[in-house]
Amino acid sequence: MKAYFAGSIRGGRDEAEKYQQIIGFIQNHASVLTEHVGDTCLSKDGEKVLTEKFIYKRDINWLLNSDCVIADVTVPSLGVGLEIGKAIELNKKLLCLYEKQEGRKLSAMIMGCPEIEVFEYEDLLEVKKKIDEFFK
Ligand code: 6IA
Repeated sequence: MKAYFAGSIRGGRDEAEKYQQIIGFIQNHASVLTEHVGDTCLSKDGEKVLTEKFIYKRDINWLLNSDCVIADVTVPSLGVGLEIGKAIELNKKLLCLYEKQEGRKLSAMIMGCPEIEVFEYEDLLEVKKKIDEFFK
């Protein structure tokens, strides 16, 4: 089983450590093609040696080859939005994770989309349980 994890890069790396933990939960069930998303050393300007065209092509190929897509949508990211749109187009099993925050709301284009399952969470234990369920 191959999973594609999506999380913000240029949208902001504030939650990179959390991504790393979520990737760990997914790895109990599947291999994660995008492990670098949880790399806390990868900054907004990360992977500078690779061209942006290369990154786009590589990521789309991984998305095509994945069995499922799990995205953390707490930090708004254009790249993650695009990946979610592609995942829907490709009919991938899809889960979006969103950490509830006072005074902030997730985009209606994610919340309101019938093809997206959004799981709102308050702590990572809930996320782990949800991921275990997702792979059952
Ligand atoms: O718009 P964002 O950068 O926040 O988009 C993040 C999403 O797009 C992630 O889920 C990744 O799968 C993908 N992505 C965007 N940029 C990269 C990247 N380096 N390396 C790998 N995946 C990426 C970008 C660094 C740049 C300085 C060349």
